[in-house]
Amino acid sequence: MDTTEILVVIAGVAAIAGVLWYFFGERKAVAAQVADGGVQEVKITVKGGYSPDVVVVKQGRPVRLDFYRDETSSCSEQVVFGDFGIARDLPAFKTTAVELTPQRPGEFTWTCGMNMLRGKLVVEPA
Ligand SMILES: [Cu+2]
Repeated sequence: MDTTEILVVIAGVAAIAGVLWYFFGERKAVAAQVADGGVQEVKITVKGGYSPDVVVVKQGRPVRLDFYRDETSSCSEQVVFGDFGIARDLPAFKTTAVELTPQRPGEFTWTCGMNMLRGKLVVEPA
């Protein structure tokens, strides 16, 4: 192998590692903070994905997810909670609240409008 081939192999391995990390890397779950009035609140930054992308809440209590969209990429301009029948436009560089009350425990995925970016709402039994 000459130098170019070695570099191509290294780049390939790095790309594969990056993809594996992206899909299987450890995600950090964040538990909602309970604000005044009992609303479970989490701030989520939208920038090439959702951060945090796993949010843990309790069943049967109102939830407010404050999405701050820190980019103009068209991919993230909408957020969709299919299980809750909710779709919201996220204006760039603004915070948009998504409010819902999960009535049953389980894991509920939210996505961007194109179903590319993903996050997960984990609802624990009350
Ligand atoms: Cu998208």
